[in-house]
Amino acid sequence: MNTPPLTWSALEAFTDFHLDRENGPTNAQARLRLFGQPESAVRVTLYRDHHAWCPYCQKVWLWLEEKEIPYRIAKVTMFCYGQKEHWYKRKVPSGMLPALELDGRLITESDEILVALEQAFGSLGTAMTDPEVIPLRQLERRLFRAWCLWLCYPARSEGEEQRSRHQFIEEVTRVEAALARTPGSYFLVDFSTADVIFTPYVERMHASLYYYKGYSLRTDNPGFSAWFDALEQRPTYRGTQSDFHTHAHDLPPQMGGCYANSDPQTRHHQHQVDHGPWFGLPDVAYSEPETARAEALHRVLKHRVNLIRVNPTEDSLFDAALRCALTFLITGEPCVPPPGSEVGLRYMRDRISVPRDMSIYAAKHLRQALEKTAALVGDTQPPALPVKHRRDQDPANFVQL
Ligand SMILES: N[C@@H](CCC(=O)N[C@@H](CS)C(=O)NCC(=O)O)C(=O)O
Repeated sequence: MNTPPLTWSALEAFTDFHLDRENGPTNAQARLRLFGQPESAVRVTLYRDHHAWCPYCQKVWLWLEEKEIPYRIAKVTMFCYGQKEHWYKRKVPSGMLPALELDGRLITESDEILVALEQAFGSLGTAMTDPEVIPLRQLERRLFRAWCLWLCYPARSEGEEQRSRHQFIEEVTRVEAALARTPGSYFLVDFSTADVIFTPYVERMHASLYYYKGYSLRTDNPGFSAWFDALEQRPTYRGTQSDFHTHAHDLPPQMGGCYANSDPQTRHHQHQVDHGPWFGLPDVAYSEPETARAEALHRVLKHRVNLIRVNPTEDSLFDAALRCALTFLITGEPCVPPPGSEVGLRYMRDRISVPRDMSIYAAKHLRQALEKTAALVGDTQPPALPVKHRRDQDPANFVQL
């Protein structure tokens, strides 16, 4: 049975999704976070990327959210997505992120930012310079280097690929031992700055090694598995959490390349991340919130004019195709889009950015609705995503972001 596409106003009636950006749960869209306090309490401005993707920014973001420090957010474009804002270059000539203003004092370097925040507001559990935390910070950097060596350099032989894999797994074993030293799932007895330090890159390692190396950090290691599960119980982490698809395609331009091995498992993982089904990927394990579909619909409705404008498919054709995908998303009824619109639907499928655009489960529903609707009219895929830059994601196209 073929359902006709709902009109935009009929679609509006299907979502009452609302997010209190300022006082509600952690979210990537907020420009101001108050945690129930008056705006006059704000002493901090965090400069971070539009994409809510920069790992060093995630570290500071998570810390501020955990401590519920009121702060403003100023968003800046990363080089690989577009033009760096002039006002930011005047403030931070290198253009690097994150930066933070505390009582008007500018601080760069994420670790120095965390130390300054601790001095002003107290530490998050154990302090950055505590003798328990310092070796964990060093361990995180060792794991990071072993990951870069495996992922970001092309192996000249199978032997070299295996050595890099082995070196990474040796570091993983050290981290597993560190996690096993305390009774709970976190690095120290309670959630602390040590967990915040590990979060951004471990999340990116998990996604990238799954996609490029057929290796699952979360499912293959009990300590990491319990740590991820515990992290996902925290609304702060959920608000900053990305998905495999976003990381797999945002990392190459940032890291100067990511190199896949020839393992059949890798090909299988790549296919699932790129073409679905997205449910069942180990990028999330907590259960889906009831609001996921309504959130996806709400976010598309908010940006629909720009989404149609930037899509390579002719506007009126894509308008109808997108309404078909949203009709399916919200009613579960297949809705056949206009012939020739499948490339446009898949173009959008490939550009949903988590958590920038929506939360992880909302994105899975939307990717699935776009793909299933596209498949009703054809198999044609859009050109592969660029790997040297991501100017197709220039935030200037989405001024409302
Ligand atoms: N050591 C710095 C590293 C910061 C860094 O490498 N930031 C990257 C993004 S993750 C950046 O701003 N790159 C410039 C750009 O992409 O625009 C810190 O810890 O803050």
